[in-house]
Amino acid sequence: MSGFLFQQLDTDGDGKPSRAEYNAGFDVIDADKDGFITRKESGAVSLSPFMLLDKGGDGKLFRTEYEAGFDLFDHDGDGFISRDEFNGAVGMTFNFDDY
Ligand SMILES: [Ca+2]
Ligand SMILES: [Ca+2]
Ligand SMILES: [Ca+2]
Repeated sequence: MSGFLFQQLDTDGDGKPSRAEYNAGFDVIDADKDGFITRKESGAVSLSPFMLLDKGGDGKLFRTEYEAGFDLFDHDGDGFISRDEFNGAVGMTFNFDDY
């Protein structure tokens, strides 16, 4: 599931979504183009960690919240999300209950 999302974000197919590719992914996931991603929309792409980026907890992931998530994924700060970083972040975000 998460592999599908990863491939969706990596639009040039070099195996690692850049920040620009990640940011462009917002428009793909926001299927109805109302400016935020709902749980339903993120679920259409994958069993997604993105709702855990929803700091407001209102069930709407706005672009600013989404874009801030890149730094969560890009653990080593090289400007790209490797598959290991992606998988690691997904595992990490599923433990957000501790916060
Ligand atoms: Ca890429
Ligand atoms: Ca939407
Ligand atoms: Ca990285």
